[in-house]
Amino acid sequence: MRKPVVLITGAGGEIGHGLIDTLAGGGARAIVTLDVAPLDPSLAKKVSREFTGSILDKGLLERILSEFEVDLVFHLAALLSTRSEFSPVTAHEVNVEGTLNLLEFAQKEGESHGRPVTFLYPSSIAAFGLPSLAAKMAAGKVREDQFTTPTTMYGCNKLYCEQLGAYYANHYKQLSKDPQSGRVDFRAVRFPGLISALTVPSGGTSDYAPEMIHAAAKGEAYACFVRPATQIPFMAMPDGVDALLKLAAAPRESLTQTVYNLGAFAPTAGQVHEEVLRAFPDAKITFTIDEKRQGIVDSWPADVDDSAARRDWGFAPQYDFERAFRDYLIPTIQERY
Ligand code: AKB
Repeated sequence: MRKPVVLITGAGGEIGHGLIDTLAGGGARAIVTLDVAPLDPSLAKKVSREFTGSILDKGLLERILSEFEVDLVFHLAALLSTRSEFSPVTAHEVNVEGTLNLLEFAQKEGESHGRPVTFLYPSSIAAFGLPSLAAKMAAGKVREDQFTTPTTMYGCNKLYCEQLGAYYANHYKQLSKDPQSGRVDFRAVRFPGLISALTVPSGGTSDYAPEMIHAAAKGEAYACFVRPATQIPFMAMPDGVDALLKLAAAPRESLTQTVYNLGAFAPTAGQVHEEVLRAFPDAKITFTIDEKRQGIVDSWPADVDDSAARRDWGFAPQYDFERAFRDYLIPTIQERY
C-alpha cells in the first residue's frame, strides 16, 4: 500500500524551511521532499523521505508516484526574477516545464487514488506589470485581474502557470470521451516579497529588503540597489507559510478564485532602511541604484488588494511592518548571528 503524504518541491528554499518546520510540528502527514540540492541536516531529519533531483526528471517523478500516495503538493521550486533574466530559457524550463510536470504528476496521482490532489502554487507580484512609475503610483492597491502584463520572464512564467493550473483543475482534456478534470485542486497565491529571519533569498529582485536587514545584523555594509522611494508589498515568512497552509485547508466551496493576492505591509526601501537603523544603529547602508533592477521593481505594484483572500479563506497576516521587525525579524536574526 502506498502511504498518503505531502510532497514539497524546492523544499530547501526559503519557503520550504518554514513550511517543513510547521508541517513537521503538526505531525499530521508524512513529508516527502524533492530538491536539486540535498536538504540541510536540520530539515532533512524532519521529513520522511528526501529525493535529490530535478522537477524536470520525469523518471524521478514516476518513481515518487509509484511509491507514495500524494494528496497535497506544495510546488515551491522556481528560478526567481533576477536570475531568470540572465537565463530566460532555463527559467522557462524550470518554471513552466517543471510546473507542467508537477501538474501532470498530480493529475496521475488523482486518477490513481480517486481523490483530487490539492496543489498549492506560489505565484508572485511579478505576475503584474505596470506600464510606468506614474501608473504604479496612481494604481494603489491592485486587484488580481488588473495589470497582468508582466515584463519579466519569471512574471510571464508565473502568470502562465496560474492559467495552466486552472486548466488542469477545470478543463483538462475537455474533448476526450472521458474527461478527467477535477483531479487537481489547484490553488495559487501571489506572494509579495517575503522576508525571513532564518534564510537569505537569492536570485530575486525584492531581495533588497531582506538583504539590507541580514547585512545590518551581520555588521556588513550593504548597497541597496533601488531608490529609497521604491515601494512594493512584503510579508514576514511565518505569515507566508501560514497562508499556504490556510489556503490548503480551506473548503473547496468557499473559494471563488484560483489565484489570490496576498499582502501584509508595503514600506518604501527608505522606510525599511529607517527601521533597520533603529534596530542596528551602526548599520552601513547606502543606495547605489541599479537602473535595470529598479525598472523591474517599478513594474510591480506598490501594494495589492488582498480582500478576496481575507474574505474567502480567512487570510489574516499577524505581522504588520512594525511587528514584523519588533517581534519576528530583529529577535530571531539577533539570535541567529
Ligand atoms: C523575486 O523577487 O523574484 C521574488 C518574487 C517577488 O516573487 N521574491
